[in-house]
Amino acid sequence: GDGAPFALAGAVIRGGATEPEQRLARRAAQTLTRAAGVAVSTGSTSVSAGSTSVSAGSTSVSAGSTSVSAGSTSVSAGSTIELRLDPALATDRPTSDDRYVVEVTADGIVARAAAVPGLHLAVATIAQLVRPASGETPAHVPAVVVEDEPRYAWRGLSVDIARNFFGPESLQRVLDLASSYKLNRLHLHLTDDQGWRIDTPSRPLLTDISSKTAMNGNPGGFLTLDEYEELQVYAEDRGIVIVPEIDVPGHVNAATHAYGELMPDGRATDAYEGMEVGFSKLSIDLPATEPFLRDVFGDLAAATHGDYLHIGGDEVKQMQDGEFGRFVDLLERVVLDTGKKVAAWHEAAHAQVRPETLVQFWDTNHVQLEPLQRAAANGTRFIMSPGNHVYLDMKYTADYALGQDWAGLVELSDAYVWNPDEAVEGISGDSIVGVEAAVWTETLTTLDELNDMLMPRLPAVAEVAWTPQDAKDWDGFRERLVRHVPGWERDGVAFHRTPQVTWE
Ligand code: TNX
Repeated sequence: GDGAPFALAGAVIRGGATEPEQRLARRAAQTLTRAAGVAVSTGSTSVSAGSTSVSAGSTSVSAGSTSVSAGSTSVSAGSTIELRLDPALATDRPTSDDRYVVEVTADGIVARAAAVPGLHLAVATIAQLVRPASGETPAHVPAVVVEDEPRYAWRGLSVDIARNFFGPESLQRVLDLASSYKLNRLHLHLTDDQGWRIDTPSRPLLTDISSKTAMNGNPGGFLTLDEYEELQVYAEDRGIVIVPEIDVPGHVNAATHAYGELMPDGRATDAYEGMEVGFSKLSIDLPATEPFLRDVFGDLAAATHGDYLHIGGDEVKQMQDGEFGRFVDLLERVVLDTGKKVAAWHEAAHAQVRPETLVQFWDTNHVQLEPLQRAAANGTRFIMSPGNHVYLDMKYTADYALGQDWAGLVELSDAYVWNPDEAVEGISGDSIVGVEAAVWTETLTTLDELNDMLMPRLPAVAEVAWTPQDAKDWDGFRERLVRHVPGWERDGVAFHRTPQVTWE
C-alpha cells in the first residue's frame, strides 16, 4: 500500500477474552517485539483510555510518514494491533480456519480470522512485514491489506529424533522456524531401529534400555512425558499440532532390543547403531505383539493433544503381504480404539486401509500406482512428501558433506518447483490434504546441521503447501528469501548459502 506506515514502538496488542486468544496475544507480543526490536505489549488494562489518544494521534501520523517517530510517544499510548475472531470469514473449504485478513494503516493493525489458527497465521504475516528501526526510520509495518488462505490444510514438517536424538530445546527452535513459515504440523518420528525416544510408562524398558543408543555410538535420549506436554503447548502457542509416530511393524529394533518377548525365539536382539533399513519386524502371531501395540499406542494417545497418531508402516522388507495386511488392520483398530485417528506411510495402502486413514506418500523411487489410486478412489486422502522434492536430508549437491542421496539431490529449486497434484499420477485435488517436508537424521547430529538442511529449503516447501500453483514464482521466491537472512542471523539459524540465490 502507499498509506503511512504503522509505528510499532509502544504498540499494544488487543485480543479476545478466551484463554486461547489470550495465549495468542501474549505470543504475538513476543514475536513482534523480537521482529521489531522495540517493545510491543498486551496492554489489556487501558484499552478504553488508549483508544481516545489513538484517534488524536492518527491525524498527526497520517499527516506525513516521515513524522512517525516524532509522534511515536503520544501514538504509543493507544496504537493497537487488534486480533479479532470474525465468524463471517468462515468458508466451507478445509482451509477455512486458516483464512485471515490483515489491514495495516497508520492508526493500527487489525487482523481477523474465523478461528484461532488463522490469527496465528496473521501474526506470522505481520512479523514478516515488520521493518526494524534503521537510521532515522523507526520500527514500522508498511500500510497494506492482506487477504490470505492456504492451498492446503496440512502443512507439515517431519523430524526424525530416533536415529539421532534432538531434545526439547532443538525442537522448540524447529517449531519457531516452522511457525514463521506458517506450517501447522510437526510430525515426530519417535522410534526406529536405533532408539526409542518417548517415555512409555506401561513399557519402561523401552526408554530404560533403548533410549540409550543412537547412530554410531552417539548419545541417545528421550522425551519425558512432561517434556512432551510442554512441547505440545509450545507448538500450540505457535499454531502447530504435534503428530507423533511410533513406527511399526518394521523399524522396530529398539523395541525388540528391550523386549525379547517380541521375538519368535524370545531373545532380545542386539542394539543397532548403523544405517541399514528394513531388517527388523514384529510378528503378528506372537501372543506378546498385540498387547505391546495396545500399551505403546495407548500411552502415546493418552499424552497426545492432537487428533492423529502415525503408525509408520514403511519399509517392512521381510514380511509376507498377508501378514502385513493383517498388521495394518490391527494397527488401525488399536489406534481407533484409543480415540485417535490414523496416519501411515504409503506402504500401508499397498495393503488395505480404511478411507479415514491419512496416507503419506514418500518413496519416489518405487512407486506402485495401482494400490495408491485404488485407495484414493476409496476416499483415502494423501499427504504428499515426495522424496525427490521434500526429503530435506537429501544432499543439495553431490559433494555436500551432510545428507543422503537415495532419492536424488534436492537443490532449493527442486524443493520449490513441483506440483503436489502431479506427485502421484491420478491423485490430485481433494484427495490431497497437504504437503509435509521430512528430515531424517542418520547423518545429522547438531541443531546447526539440522538447520543447514532445513534452511532455506523449508520455506520453499512451505510455499508449495501454501500458494496456489499458478501463483508460485521461483524468481520471486529467490528474491524474497534474501530479506529473511537478517532474521535467521538474529536467531542464530544456520543455513546453506545455495548458489541458486543471490545472497548479496
Ligand atoms: C527412508 S521415509 C525412510 C527412512 C530413512 C530415510 C532416509 C521412510 C518412510 N523411510 O527410514 O531414514 O529414507 O532418507
